[in-house]
Amino acid sequence: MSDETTRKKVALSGVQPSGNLTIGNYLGALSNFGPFTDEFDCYYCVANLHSITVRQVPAELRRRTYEVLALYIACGLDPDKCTLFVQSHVHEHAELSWMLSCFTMFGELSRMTQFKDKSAKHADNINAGLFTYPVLMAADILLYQADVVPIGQDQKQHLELARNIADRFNGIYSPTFTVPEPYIPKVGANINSLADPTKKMSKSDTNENAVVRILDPRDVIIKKFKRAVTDSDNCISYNNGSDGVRNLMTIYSCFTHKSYDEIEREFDGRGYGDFKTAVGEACADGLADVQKKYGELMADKSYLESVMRAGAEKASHTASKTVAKVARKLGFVQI
Ligand code: AQP
Repeated sequence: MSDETTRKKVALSGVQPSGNLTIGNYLGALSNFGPFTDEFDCYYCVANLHSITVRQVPAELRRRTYEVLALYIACGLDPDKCTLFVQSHVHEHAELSWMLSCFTMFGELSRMTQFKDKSAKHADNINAGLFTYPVLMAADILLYQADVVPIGQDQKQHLELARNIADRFNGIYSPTFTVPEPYIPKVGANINSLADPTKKMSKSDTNENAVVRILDPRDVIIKKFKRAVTDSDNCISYNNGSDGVRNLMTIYSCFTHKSYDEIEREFDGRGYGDFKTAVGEACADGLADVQKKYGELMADKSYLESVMRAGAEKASHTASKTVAKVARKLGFVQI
C-alpha cells in the first residue's frame, strides 16, 4: 500500500495567546479539538508567532503561552494522543511562511477582512506581519499536511487562502501539499459580543462586559450574562429575536445541547431575566470542570514544559520533512 493510503488523516489548529481566552474561542475552536484525536493525527499549537502582530507585554505573552497549553489539556486534549506544541519552538513555521509568501499575491492579502478590521483597530501599528498573518497560518497548516482544520467562522477566509496557496504551489511544482478542508461547527462557530451582538466576541476586546472568559469566576459569568444586550421585545425566538437574543440562544444551545425549538418552548411566557440567568448558569456549569483542571495544571509548570518539549520534538520531525521537500522542489541546494 502507498504512503497515502496508510497515512492517518491529520487535523491541525491553533489559538493565539493574545489575551484571556473567551467562550468564543472555546465554543468555536477548543471544545471541538478533542473529538478529532481518536481518528486523526492531531497537531494543536499555541500560536505565539501570530500574537506579535499586535504589541504584547513580554511577561504576559510568556504567561499566556502556559495558560493556553494548560487550557488545551483542561479541555480534554491528551498530550499522549495528540501533539501539543508552541509555534515558536518549531522554526519551520517561519521558514515555510517565507517560502509561501512568494506564492501569495498582494491583492489576495489585501482582501482579508481580519487585516482590514485589525488595521482599523491598531491604526498606529499596521505592520507587515499583520498583513502577512494569513501566510503564516497557511504555513502552520501545510507544514503538517493537514486534511482538516477545526476553526470558527472568522477564520474561514484565511483557510480559503491556505487552500489557494497549496493549489498554486502544487500546480507549479507537482503535488506537495495536502489541500486542507475547514471544519466549522454547526452551532458555536460565531459567538458574538455581549455588548454589541453584531460583532464577534474577541479576547482582545477592552470592554470586559462584552466578553465571557473561559476562566471567569462563576459569579462574574452570571453577572456578565445578566448585563448582555438584548432588546425590549421579550421575544425568545431564534427566527424573530434580536441579534442579542440569537447569540444568547446559541450559547445556551452549545452548553445544554438543546435545540432552538426546545429553548423556545422552555422559555415560552418567561422574560429575559430568567433566560439570561439560565444562560449564565449553563455556561458556568459547562466551564466548571475545565476551570478546575486548569488550576491543577497551572500549579505544575514543569509538567507543562515537558509537554511543550515533547510536542516540539514531534512537530519538528514532521515539519522538517515538509520544509525539506519544498526546498528541494524550489531548487535550493541541500547539504
Ligand atoms: N467569537 C468567536 N466565535 C467562534 N469562534 C471564535 N474563535 C475566535 N473567536 C471566536 C476561534 O478561536 C480560534 C482561535 O482564535 P485565535 O486565537 O487564532 O484568534 P482570533 O480568531 O483572532 O480570536 P480572537 O479571540 O478574536 O483574538 P484576538 O482578539 O487576539 O484577535 C479560531 O479558530 C477562531 O476561529
